[in-house]
Amino acid sequence: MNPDTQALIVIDLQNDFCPGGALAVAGGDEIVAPINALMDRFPVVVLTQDWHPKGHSSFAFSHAGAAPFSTVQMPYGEQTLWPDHCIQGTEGAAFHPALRTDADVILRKGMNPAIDSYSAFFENDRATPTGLEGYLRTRGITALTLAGLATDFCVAYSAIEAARLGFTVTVRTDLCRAIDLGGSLAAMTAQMLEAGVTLV
Ligand code: VGL
Ligand code: ZN
Repeated sequence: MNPDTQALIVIDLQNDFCPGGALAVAGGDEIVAPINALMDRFPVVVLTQDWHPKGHSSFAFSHAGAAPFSTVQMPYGEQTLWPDHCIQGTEGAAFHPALRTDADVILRKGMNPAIDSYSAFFENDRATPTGLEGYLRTRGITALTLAGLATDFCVAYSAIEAARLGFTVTVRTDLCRAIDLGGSLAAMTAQMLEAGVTLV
């Protein structure tokens, strides 16, 4: 495959998803150095950043009596409720301090108070675009490699929607770490394979 048409998408490598963070993913910090090294092999590198306003509707505290990691029905479907995380401008929302940030694009998502956004391409209503597709297409990109956090949420949703949009998608599972909530890793792995995503 022509390397000029490939982009690396690094999903949500932020302090709150790393050990010690508000929504820590086990081993989240282990993937920073190898992802930094991988960046040199791609002509286009995109970093995504989960970037929620205070009181975001995906936070359990925004729903009276709801516990973190429970689910609620939203107008756009079922939504897992999370501990407060990645609040705009906080240290938790900052990239892991060792992550290279000399990327082409830093895409922020999850800003709409009423809709969560796991995917780098669409909000969780699966209809509101982030604009990343247009950016990649105008740069001539046809194939994407994804790495980052968390395998079974933001990485998986981004991979499935990228495949749906017609990109050739590879997920570097060795450079991802999972939350694995109630079997979510197995479920989302199956959905990625079904969507035609290559897992390596
Ligand atoms: C994520 C849960 C909530 C992720 C973001 O980056 O996978 N997970 N917000
Ligand atoms: Zn989030």
